[in-house]
Amino acid sequence: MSAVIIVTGVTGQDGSHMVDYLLENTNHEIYGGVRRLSVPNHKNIEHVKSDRFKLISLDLTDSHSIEKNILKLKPDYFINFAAQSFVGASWDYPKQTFETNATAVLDILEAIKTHAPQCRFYNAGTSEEFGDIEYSPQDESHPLRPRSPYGASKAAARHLIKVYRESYDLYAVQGWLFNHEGVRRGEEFVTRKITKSVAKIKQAIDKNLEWEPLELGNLDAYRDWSDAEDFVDGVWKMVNQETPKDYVLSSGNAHTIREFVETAFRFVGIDGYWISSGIKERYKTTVVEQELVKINPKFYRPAEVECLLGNSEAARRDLNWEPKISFKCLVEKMVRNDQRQPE
Ligand code: NAP
Ligand code: F7E
Repeated sequence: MSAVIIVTGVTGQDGSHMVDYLLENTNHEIYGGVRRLSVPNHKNIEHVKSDRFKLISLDLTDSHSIEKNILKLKPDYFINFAAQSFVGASWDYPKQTFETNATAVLDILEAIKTHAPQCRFYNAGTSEEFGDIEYSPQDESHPLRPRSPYGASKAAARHLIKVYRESYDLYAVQGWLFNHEGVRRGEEFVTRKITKSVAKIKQAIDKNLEWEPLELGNLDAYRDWSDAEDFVDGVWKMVNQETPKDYVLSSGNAHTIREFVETAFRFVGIDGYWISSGIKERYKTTVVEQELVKINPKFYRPAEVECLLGNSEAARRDLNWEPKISFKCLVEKMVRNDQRQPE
């Protein structure tokens, strides 16, 4: 039987991978939610050519647009990847972050309850909800201690989902996804920022040209990075259990930003070394005089989540899910992709 699925955030990383995954692995009809922007940004979905995929106009900050779509399509699944997803920006736009990431979830739940109570709802939760961590690795029992307006907004959404699930018997879940990256990652997130810059610097060195060093903030934070393509399979499995339940998805390995930098440069044949410390710290190489990386304090955050490391044993056991791409393969894939991109 073909089901009707609304996926939001399809212009972003996860939503676009979910569309590819659903088209390849199911025969369902997919409606991709996009909001109006002055300049369209459909690069991540322009390769999709299927009459099972249609775009719908859906802005999460407008409850009418949420309700209208749910009323009209009566979806079997609603997979919500849309969000103000950049932690750093959540201090600049705390209200917009909360409205997009929490209030909109309430609007979706209300519309599902009223117009499509059979619909299975997935919301994109995050390891950022654990925030100021109490223990490592973090599992489903770890308390929510967010450190940013972003983390707080996702924690609020989680509470709403639990309340609606228990009060109205809705099928609603919110996974705890640890960092996941890839060739469609937005360019302001640290991994993509590093791989783009490594590709540019390598090209400049080869052509004997000057370059702008890569400017970063906190190099010592630990993140548990995986490949986004591995995670959409976990999300689909989570929303297809018999009983709705929230799971952690993670690789179970954490690396510092510093290690990501070293690994990325190594893939283009540049071995570097760190000198000095604090805001004077730099990454250099013996091959050329100019520095590769320097610190810019503007990239420090008002409050940092120092270490995220996930325990996804429950998902591996119950959902028969596991990530396939290693940290090194992920970094290589991203660097190689950025080396192929024309400037
Ligand atoms: P992303 O690439 O930044 O994509 C975010 C998507 O949300 C974009 O398609 C964006 O559309 C859309 N969006 C933002 N505001 C909207 C609004 N008001 N109405 C409709 N659409 C709106 O994020 P991602 O990395 O794919 O992450 C997907 C989800 O997982 C997010 O909820 C994020 O918070 C969560 N998450 C991500 C990670 C990770 O490591 N990637 C980890 C845990 C949780 P535009 O193109 O129009 O801006
Ligand atoms: O930062 C540090 C920064 O912005 C990672 C989102 O998908 O994953 C993502 O959130 C770390 C932080 O991702 C720079 O301080 C240093 O410690 O790549 P990021 P994030 O904040 O972990 C979670 C799980 C989500 O849910 C989010 O949606 O890197 N860092 N220097 C820097 N970060 C950035 N962006 N830029 C720097 O220059």
